[in-house]
Amino acid sequence: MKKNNDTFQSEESIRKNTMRSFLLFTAYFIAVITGIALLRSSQENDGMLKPLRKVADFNAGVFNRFFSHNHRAKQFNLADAVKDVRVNGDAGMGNEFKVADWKLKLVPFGAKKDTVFLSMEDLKKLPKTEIIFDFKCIEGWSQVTHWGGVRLSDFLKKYPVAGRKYFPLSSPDNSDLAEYVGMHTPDNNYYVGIDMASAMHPQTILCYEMNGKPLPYNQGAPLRLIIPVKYGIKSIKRIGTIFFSDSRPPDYWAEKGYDYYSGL
Ligand SMILES: Nc1nc2c(c(=O)[nH]1)N[C@H]1C(S)=C(S)[C@@H](COP(=O)(O)O)O[C@H]1N2
Ligand SMILES: [Mo]
Repeated sequence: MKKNNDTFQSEESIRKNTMRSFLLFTAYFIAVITGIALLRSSQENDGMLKPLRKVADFNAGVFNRFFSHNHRAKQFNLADAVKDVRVNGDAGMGNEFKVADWKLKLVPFGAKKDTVFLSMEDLKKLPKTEIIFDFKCIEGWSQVTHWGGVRLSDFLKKYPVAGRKYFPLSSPDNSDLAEYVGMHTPDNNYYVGIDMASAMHPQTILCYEMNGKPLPYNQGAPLRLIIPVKYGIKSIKRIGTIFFSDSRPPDYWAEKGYDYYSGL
């Protein structure tokens, strides 16, 4: 058969191609082995591999830098809100607790000022904000629900306890504020840490009403957090104490391996 250079490769070019494939394969093989060796040699003391730790830190940085108050959870109409609101999570919700004995304990940042104890009447003097949004649990369910209370940002304007020196909103970038807000139940058995940007978000409320009525006992009476820009784990029910810190406050679900920010 007559050799046709258009359809058949010469032996010479086949040899060249084989050599090229072999070299490429070898280079690829060496790259993979080197990569695995690098990963293995770079365990950090928190057990996370260095390159992965870098990614995690980078994500936290991106979250903090680009999280903006322009980012809002979608809001719904009254008619969309369910009447039969699911009850989920009972840590810190023991039934020895008496709503009538409750006071909110507010610990000013740096503990330079005295601890403040507030009643429900004190909270209700502040402007009321309502929100209807799709409450999302990390377990995979969600529900459109209707809540009412005081914006945490309004609350911290009235009670200037989150700032380093003076309150804050006088410093345009909020740089005077502590970096985190911590909250826990009266018995300390459930607790969350919230970055200040999310705490000051206009949809974040100290909530005392559900469907226009006082919060039911097992839904966090008398006061819970509603923070629509995060998964439900951060919406702590039955707030006993609020405090401020520049380091991450303890967080119930973060201790079990969930993302500290749990943003949406
Ligand atoms: N005190 C307390 N707050 C909590 C929890 C909890 O176990 N204890 N669970 C969280 C989780 S995982 C979810 S999804 C919501 C559920 O709120 P609900 O019971 O009003 O539906 O509460 C959050 N707040
Ligand atoms: Mo949840």
